[in-house]
Amino acid sequence: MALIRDSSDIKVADGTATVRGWVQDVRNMGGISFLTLRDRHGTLQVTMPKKKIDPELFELLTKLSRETVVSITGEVKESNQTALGLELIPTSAEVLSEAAVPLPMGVIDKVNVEMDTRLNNRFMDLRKPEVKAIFELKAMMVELIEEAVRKNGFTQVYTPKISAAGAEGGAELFKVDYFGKPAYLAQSPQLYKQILMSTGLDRVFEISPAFRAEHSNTNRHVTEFISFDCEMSWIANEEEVMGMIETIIDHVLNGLKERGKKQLEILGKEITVPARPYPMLTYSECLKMVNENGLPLKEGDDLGTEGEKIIGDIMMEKGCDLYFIIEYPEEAKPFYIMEKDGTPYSFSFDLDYRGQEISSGGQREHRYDALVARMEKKGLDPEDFSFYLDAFKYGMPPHGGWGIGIERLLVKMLDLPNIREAILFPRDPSRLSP
Ligand code: AMO
Repeated sequence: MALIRDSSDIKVADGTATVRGWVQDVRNMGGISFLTLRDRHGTLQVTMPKKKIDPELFELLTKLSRETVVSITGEVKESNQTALGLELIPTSAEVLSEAAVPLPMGVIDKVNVEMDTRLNNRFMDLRKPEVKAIFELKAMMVELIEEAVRKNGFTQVYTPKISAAGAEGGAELFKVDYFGKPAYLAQSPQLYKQILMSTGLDRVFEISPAFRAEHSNTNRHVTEFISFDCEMSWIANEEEVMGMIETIIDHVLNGLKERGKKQLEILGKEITVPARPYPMLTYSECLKMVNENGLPLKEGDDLGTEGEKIIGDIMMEKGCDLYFIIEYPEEAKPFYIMEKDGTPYSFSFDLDYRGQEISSGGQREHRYDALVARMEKKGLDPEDFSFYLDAFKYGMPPHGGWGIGIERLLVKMLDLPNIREAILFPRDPSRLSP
């Protein structure tokens, strides 16, 4: 007999199998009892006709508490009563770890459990196939990203997560005590990935945690997220960078559609792959759109959650899920972004996905003097950034790049209601555990 299903946990010899997993449920129906055993691949029905089973074994298996971990050996039979088409008639069993009663939350109960309860008991929450599926898809997504960037000549790098200066604004820095000296948790690999452009490592990528001391309790902000950063040299303009993002996201969406079929089915979701090139809207066009829809933003303002949503609704109505917003005012963008000379705008872009920013990037200012001037204009002291600026003094190619929030991408792809659904153990201003 072949394996019951594609699982190394099930071994079949002469029609006999040993299965290990969690007792999801036991139903006693008088003369017959059923035990549903769950492992990472799904569930298996253990069928126990009382008269045909050793009484001690019957007693043991029918009294097991939910979520107890067991190993059961028995005979595999074909069955048209079960989804798997198979059932197991037990001949012996061993309890490997008994689950206490009551459970902190149910795994199969159809009651709505608060997000907080779920996160407090994440080990239990993750036993639900529809929760686990999200993280299997997340892992596939990262694998697909890595495939796409490697194919395009990017080298994987790891930059420091404890640093002397932040890149994305002082208010959002987590300060740490570094042997008596102040240091900060990295908000992004921005400064380091740019330094690397001066080395001849023309194309680099990093997928790593980023920390933001953002005191906002929203469904799209957390204080620790995974940032997928790229930086590429020898670009003529930011549009080359945008083209590369498209190539990568297209590979990810197409790949997940194929490889993630089982998980997408569990979640009841479908992935749509937008046509390329993604539309481009200028910041000024967006401002006009939000103004016409009753949001009184003025030139230079951040589009904000509400503005992004208005634009998202308009774009989705036109069948566009992913679109770039380009030419932001230089004032609204960080010092490292290149100004569009002679205008108040910049060579920057955001990539929005159904009404939410998932990435920002652009062409960088690679000219030393212009970079220092831009820092000063932003009220920063170039002295504090000498480790970064030095790399621009001795030959720095034109370059650009982006940062994508991995969880935001996943949330939008799967239409999840909250970024916390896409993080195993999320961190926000009110959550530091588990
Ligand atoms: P930015 O600050 O826009 O740009 O961040 C890039 C992307 O990271 C994600 N992100 C977050 N996700 C969850 N919670 C947060 N608090 C959070 N903050 C940011 C978003 C966002 O689009 N260095 C630049 C990128 C670059 O120019 O290369 C940067 O960090 O998806």
